[in-house]
Amino acid sequence: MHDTKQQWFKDAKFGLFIHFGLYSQLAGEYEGETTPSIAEWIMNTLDIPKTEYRKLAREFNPTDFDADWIAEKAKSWGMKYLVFTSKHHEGFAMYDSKCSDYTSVKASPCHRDFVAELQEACKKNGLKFGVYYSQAQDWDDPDGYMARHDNSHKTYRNYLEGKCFPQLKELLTQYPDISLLWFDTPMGTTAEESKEMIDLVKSINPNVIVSGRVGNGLGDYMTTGDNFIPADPFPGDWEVPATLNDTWGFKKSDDNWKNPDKILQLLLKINSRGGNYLLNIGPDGTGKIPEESIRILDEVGGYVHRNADAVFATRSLPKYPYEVDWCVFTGKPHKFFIHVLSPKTVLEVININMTVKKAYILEDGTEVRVDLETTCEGPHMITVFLPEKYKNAKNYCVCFEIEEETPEFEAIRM
Ligand code: FHN
Repeated sequence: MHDTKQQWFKDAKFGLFIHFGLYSQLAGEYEGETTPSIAEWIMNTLDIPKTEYRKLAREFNPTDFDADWIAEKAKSWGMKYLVFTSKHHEGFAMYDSKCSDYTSVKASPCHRDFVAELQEACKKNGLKFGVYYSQAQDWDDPDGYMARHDNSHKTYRNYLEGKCFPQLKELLTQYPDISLLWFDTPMGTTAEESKEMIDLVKSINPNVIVSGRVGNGLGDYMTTGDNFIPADPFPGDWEVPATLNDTWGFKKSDDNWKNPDKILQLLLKINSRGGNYLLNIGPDGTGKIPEESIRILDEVGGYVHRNADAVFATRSLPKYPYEVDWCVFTGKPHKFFIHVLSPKTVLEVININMTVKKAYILEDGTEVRVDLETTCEGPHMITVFLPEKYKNAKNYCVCFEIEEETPEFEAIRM
């Protein structure tokens, strides 16, 4: 079972992922062609020659990228940590790397260190700060892997020693607030090499958490597949990286935005099963966050903020035996929460047994009357009589303070 040994990660439950790089300028299009895939993969998918792709660095000047504003927003959305792409598969460092010239500080007119800016902004806003680092794929380096291409002659060892390890070292020493290293796509990385990366990270700062994508089942926590959530409660520490539309990097043509209600439901399901939700934004080439991302996150974040006690520091609940579509449960010791996501006039939940000391609407403290009885068929049932204001309302939460550490969900017997 994965254990980060870091209370902040176990409690966080909600984080912000940021995919920002040279690809953001292309917005998913190159020479009149739209990539059929995710936008940050455009160099690989459309086979853009390295010399051409590198020209993007010369124009990179994202004057609208405002680290403070982003961190303030993330805080207002109830998020507790932020993970930023310090170097994605394209190979371009978004910070002041001394061991490469291909960086936002040296190769671009902006001369900006985005890792430093975000580190500072996270500190100001009380957010934990993590960086994404692509440890195997590097499409700019001849020794780095390039998925969907012939990698048979790769000398990955050269890449590890020449770029990956030195950059990891400088990230961890130049930016002492880094609390999480988000590795990705290990490809041919062996178990020994994954271990070497972990040892390197921990030798500089033993408290830095290493993501599961370091490869070979290693790392401090389990990372699910992108946008995949475990169907059942899952033990240990884990996280779901996820998108708001279908891409990570900014893609002009991608309007397939998820509904805020859907995002909220996913967040609560993930929390209920024991995980964290790391939700992505992809600023455009000027550094501006897509309006729709802000709209969705403002709505979801509003709920999270009003109901922070039912999200932050919640713990995995046992598996509830029935499929219910109108609510999601979360819990923490001696508290049980019903998040009501579809309108109801009265709440009834069966096969649940607990001793309620107090029950109230979480966002305003209005006490609610609760009946606990057994149904004619045998299982326990809890009925919540709603105040007028909440009858036929959606997206509110009922908090139960209970005697037991956690409610008992009874098995289906009839
Ligand atoms: O290839 C990357 C992709 O671009 C993106 O960064 C996601 C985020 O989880 N990870 C990889 C695909 O799983």
